[in-house]
Amino acid sequence: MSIDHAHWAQYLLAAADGRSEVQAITKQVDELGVDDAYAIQAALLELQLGRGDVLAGAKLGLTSAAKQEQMGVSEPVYGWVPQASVLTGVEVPISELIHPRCEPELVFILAEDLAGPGVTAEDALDAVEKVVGGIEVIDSRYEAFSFTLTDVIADNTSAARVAIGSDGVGPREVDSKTIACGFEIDGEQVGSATGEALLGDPAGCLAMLANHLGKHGQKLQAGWLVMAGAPTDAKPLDIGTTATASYSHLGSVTVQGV
Ligand code: 0L1
Ligand code: MG
Repeated sequence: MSIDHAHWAQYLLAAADGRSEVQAITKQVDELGVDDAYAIQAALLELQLGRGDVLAGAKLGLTSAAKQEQMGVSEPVYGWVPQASVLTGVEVPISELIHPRCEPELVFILAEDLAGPGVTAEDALDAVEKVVGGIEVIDSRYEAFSFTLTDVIADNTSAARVAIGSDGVGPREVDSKTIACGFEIDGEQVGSATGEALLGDPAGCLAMLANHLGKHGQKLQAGWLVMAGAPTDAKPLDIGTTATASYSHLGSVTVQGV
């Protein structure tokens, strides 16, 4: 039977609006393929944009071994970053979310459009204005933060909020593979990695996303932010939790659950 993309998009949006976790789609349909999952993701984005939101960028997820092992999913995924999800301060109101987690992110700010197919890591760097540090707050809409690859694609890769650092470096000023990141929760170090943890090269991740979008006739746009993925695993973000990601060359970024 064919998958009703609009129905499942409404289902996920209602879960986010109601701050209530829902059963994974794959537990309710015979088969959910990757194309159907991205079609649900696109329908979900349309609903968000229909409410007056605009796109601030795009994201990759599950680009590090740490994240793939944590979630039991072994392929990268791609999603969207609506402007309403971009934090303007350190505070993250937990009552707006279901069961949020936070993770460090290497983020590219684009100076130029970037369109696949055929984009290489070098092409990708040519389109970058700067590299900044960030923290993504992810919030699966699924029960117990548990899903298959296609469930999480449909759910816009668990995107919920993102904090972007103000310091940055030019794309060739520092090799993003060598940028070191330490992740602290309430002052205790809980993870550390370098950019190389992101499939060997964060710029290669950016190229992968441009090539993925190119297959769907879409492109990354000048001015957008693009999250390359988390080099460490994600940690729960509760009321009172303070999370800080400290990057070599990029300064630090903090979020606090309130
Ligand atoms: O940004 C991410 O890596 C999230 C990808 C989806 C898996 C998850 O919710 O951790
Ligand atoms: Mg992420």
